[in-house]
Amino acid sequence: MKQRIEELKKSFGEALALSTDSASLENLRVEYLGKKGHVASLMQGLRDVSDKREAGQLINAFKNEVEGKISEASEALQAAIIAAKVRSARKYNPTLKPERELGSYHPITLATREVEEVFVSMGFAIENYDEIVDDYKCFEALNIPKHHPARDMQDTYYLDNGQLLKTHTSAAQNYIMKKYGAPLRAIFPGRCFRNESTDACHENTFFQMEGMMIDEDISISNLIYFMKTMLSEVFHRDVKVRLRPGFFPFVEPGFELDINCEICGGAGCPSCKNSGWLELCPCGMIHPNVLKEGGIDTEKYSGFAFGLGLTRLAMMKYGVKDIRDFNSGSLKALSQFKSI
Ligand code: FA5
Repeated sequence: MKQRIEELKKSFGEALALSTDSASLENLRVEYLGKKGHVASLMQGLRDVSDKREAGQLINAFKNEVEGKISEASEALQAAIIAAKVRSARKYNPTLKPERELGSYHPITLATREVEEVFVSMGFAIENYDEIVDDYKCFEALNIPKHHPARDMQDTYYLDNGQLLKTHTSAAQNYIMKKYGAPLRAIFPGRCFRNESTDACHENTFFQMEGMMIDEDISISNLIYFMKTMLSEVFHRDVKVRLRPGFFPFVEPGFELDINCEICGGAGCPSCKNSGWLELCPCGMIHPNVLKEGGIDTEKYSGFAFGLGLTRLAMMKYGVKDIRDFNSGSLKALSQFKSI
């Protein structure tokens, strides 16, 4: 028995030295300590031994030695694995450059800035205005009394407190007339909200840019001049537009300024609802009632106003087929505007 144990100790020592991963250590454990392992067969061999006490002690000592060495080896192996992981982990280095991609401006921001630049160069001030307004600002001050059918054209989100999300940037006209008086030249971009069913050219949340010019002797020719200048400066190319009569209670006369669809070239596509044209910038001469409501002397002054659809302008300028891409939050779509 003694000799057999000595032989097993030797072969265990050799096998242990070769067991450098957890799988081979486990195999070794099964080979020596498993149900059918060497230790078990030594125990069976006890039957044929005369001094069972001494042999039993020897087997137990061998078993403890094998257990201890396997567990030592397995702890050492785990420690080596952790140490290797720590070594291979990236070290903190305060001098490394941040791995960040440059962000990009939203195309609406880019388009807004471009239009702003054009109007600022023509002496217009830029104004900002609330997104939550009251009925007076959004409708009544604009010659749209309660129950006027024109209200149906703008499906409005009303708040519980009676205020509403502004449906158009015209809602700031009254405030700006009162703030500056006449003469005045101002543009005021802003986000508008309408409870619309959306499609390739309609969103429920979109941007407009309102503009107003009030002075002595302002006429439709001034209006047309400013619209033409703005379009040619923003598109940097000739774009086909058409002016047709349009009805808005706050202008008289009123016009619809449509742009030939830049996506299909006028042939008709979903972006222009197959008409070849897109309503872009309604405009007109400010109605005397609106001027009066804003405290402007209508004997002396007249003016024009326009409501440019900024989101649609960005669609046409950058060739974006579906207006919903702008609010999608998709970086894949929006990060393409980095270098524009
Ligand atoms: C108005 O909002 C008027 N306040 C514009 C105006 C101002 C007229 C000053 C006269 C004088 P309209 O509802 O048509 O008008 O909207 C103006 C422009 O905003 C449209 O031509 C279009 O370009 C854009 N627009 C309107 N509704 C949406 C929508 N749901 N999604 C995207 N753009 C829209």
